[in-house]
Amino acid sequence: MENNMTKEELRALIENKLSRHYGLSIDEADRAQMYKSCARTILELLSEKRTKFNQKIKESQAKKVYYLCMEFLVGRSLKNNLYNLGLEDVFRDVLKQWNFDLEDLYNEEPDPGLGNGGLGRLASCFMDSLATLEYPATGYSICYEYGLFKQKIVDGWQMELPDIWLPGGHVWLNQRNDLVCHVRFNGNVEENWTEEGLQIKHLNYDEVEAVPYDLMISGLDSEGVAILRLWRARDLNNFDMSSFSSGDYDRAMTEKMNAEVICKVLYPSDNHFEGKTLRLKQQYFLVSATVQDIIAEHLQQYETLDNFSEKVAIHINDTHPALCIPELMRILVDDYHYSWQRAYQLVKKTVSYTNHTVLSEALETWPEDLIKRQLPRIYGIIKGLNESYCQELWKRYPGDWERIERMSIISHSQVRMANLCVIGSSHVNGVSKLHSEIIQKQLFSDFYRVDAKKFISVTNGIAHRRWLCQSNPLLIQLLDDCIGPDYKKDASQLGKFRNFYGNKEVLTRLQAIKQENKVRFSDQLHQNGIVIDPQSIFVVQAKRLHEYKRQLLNALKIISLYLDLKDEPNLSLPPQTFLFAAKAAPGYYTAKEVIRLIWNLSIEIEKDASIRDKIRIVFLENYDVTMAERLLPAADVSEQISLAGKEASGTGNMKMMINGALTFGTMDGANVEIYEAVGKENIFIFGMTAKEVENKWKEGYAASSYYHNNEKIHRVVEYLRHGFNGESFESIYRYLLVGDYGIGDPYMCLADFESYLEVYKQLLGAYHDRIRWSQKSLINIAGAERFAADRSIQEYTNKIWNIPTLV
Ligand code: NBG
Repeated sequence: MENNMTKEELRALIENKLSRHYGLSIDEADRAQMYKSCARTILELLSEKRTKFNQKIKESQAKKVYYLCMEFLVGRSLKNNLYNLGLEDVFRDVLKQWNFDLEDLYNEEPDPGLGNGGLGRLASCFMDSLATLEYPATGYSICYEYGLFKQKIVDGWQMELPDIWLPGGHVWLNQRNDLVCHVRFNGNVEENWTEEGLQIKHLNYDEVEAVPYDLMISGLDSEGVAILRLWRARDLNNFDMSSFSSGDYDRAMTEKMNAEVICKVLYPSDNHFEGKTLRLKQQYFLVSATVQDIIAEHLQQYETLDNFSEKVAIHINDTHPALCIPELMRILVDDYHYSWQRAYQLVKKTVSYTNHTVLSEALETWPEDLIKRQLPRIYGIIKGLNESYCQELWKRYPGDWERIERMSIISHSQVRMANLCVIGSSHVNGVSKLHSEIIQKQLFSDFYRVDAKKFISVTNGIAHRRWLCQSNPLLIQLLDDCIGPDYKKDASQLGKFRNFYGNKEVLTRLQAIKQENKVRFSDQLHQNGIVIDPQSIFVVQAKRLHEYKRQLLNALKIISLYLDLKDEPNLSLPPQTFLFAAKAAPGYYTAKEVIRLIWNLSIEIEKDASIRDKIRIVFLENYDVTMAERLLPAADVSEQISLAGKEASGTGNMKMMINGALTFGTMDGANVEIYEAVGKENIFIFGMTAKEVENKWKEGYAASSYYHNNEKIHRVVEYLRHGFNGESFESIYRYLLVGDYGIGDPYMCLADFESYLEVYKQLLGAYHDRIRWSQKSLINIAGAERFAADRSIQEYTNKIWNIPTLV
């Protein structure tokens, strides 16, 4: 891991960058210039490393993996690369001599929010593993000019501000003008039968230039460097000279605007489908540029596409890049004259798909008309694929129209992207055991019946180098002392930490580390004027705000505790700090109402001097990767309380666990596997199972019966009805009891409430015994061995992509 660069060498490299880019010497440089010069120094090292790695890949003719995702929540690059290159110490020393603090330079870097939440962050964690494990990998996405909005809470209401990340983030991007390609929209298709067969011509199209920007990601202690290639749209005819000459300046500019608007902004919805025309444009723009790029790279090396599926694995992360299936068909059939059947075989062998959600509102279906208009050739191909698939089904299930309709790609004038993905992929996987079971038994049960082997499960994992090694230096020292440093490369070694279960000294140190992390986090909050007690229990729920994740249930619990304390101020309760961090999609009214509730509750509690030192709420504004890196190591309790059956996996649960927090959650997503990993004594599980939830709906769920029959619930809901802090929460009261369509409490907060409160009391009791708690924490850290992204990636390469490792 040690990189043997000397201080003198490093000094010379940085000095060179300062002088070349700014014409400055060391004493003249400010922080921003120094940050960029350090970034450029690293880029130079990474480029050299990448060239060597490329050479090695080329010689070995290894199969390559291309990972397509509309989102990559990359987080900051400077720290990650320095750590993975083993250069943090030498940089720190050199900078110190020049009176720069490395931490300050880290803070110069904007956190690129090119993703919404778990989906995009998972993609980035996978890039880290692909690099460390030395797989030849490229991630593909869009270079959004504005990432996920910045959140500001004004009097409890979420406001969204633009995220302008490029000014400080651009330095990491390498523009590849040599790889520019073109993407076509609109127009019409002409079919002509000639001697060479059917010739397809796409006419009158609008063409956009796709310009790639590469971001390099270094592996740890490895020769691997992964590339994340981000596409930007550029108008082809950069300038409409004739409009300009005739004095129509506005028109001359608007043409340009139209193309570039494609990558202006990331759609800020997580787990929710936004059927906007521009979003479809973004999706096709990504896949068309990407598939062209992959094919060009392949041809450069092999000069034929006959071996395409042996040398290329294309992975689509959720259905957003699904159009790569018809796009690959298009290129094979129209440009390289493969027969339809042969092309389909190649596509099916090359492409694989991960499903990330079973929420019906998140499943993408595009109006047939829109696709037909915007992508006429792609539409024709989707229709062709659908027809041949339905014919196959007809042979298998003659007369079973209903089933065929369910499995068809096009139905009721809608194109169902999930069905397209399943039909066009070699493998389909869920992201935790429970979720994979649900997609096999429910969401894709018809397809599962036809081809069970296609469906597998790969439980998510996290980049433990970022989420443990870089963000929790104190814990790393302890782990190094106890089990040696090998776990950094091989997370399964973390399991050895179990051997220290009975070691008092280790347990005490572990406790002290958590305490110190809490103090550090509290100090950071203090700088922003927020005061919390680091001696209190830190109960953390940090994730996107969504009804199914049930931040509302958490708020109901706190209200209940608050009312108890109001009744009985001397009630013996250990001090607790409830830390919430969550962004709501801008148009998601219910989610914004929940933020308003939590925020006002925090103010209301703060007013009461006898209560605020016992329970305190902090709503942390603008949750992003950088904040997560600071917050999660300070968590005592990790709230993972989604309604069972709804959270596909969760990854925040793994990040907190690996930092020694105890999970307080439902049997949902990867919580089920966390439970298996740590055993029931080391986790706090409450609520209904997925099966029980299903049965409850069948029985007929009436939220109001809980309200009428359970005194505690009644009291909490009444409190909402009356409102507090001068605000009304009637809307939430109505949401719980009546609902929009007569279904109150659609995520069953009230049904799980009693069990939630009961288990929370047990948790508080368990916290008293600090050494026992430390033991539980230790078991969680050790049990996180199986939740590393490295493990997930090994499963993908073995079970799906069929790529032998180079290591
Ligand atoms: C999310 C799930 C999470 C899961 C991540 C990564 C989407 C569509 N899905 O539970 O909600 O951890 O994907 O797999 O964002």
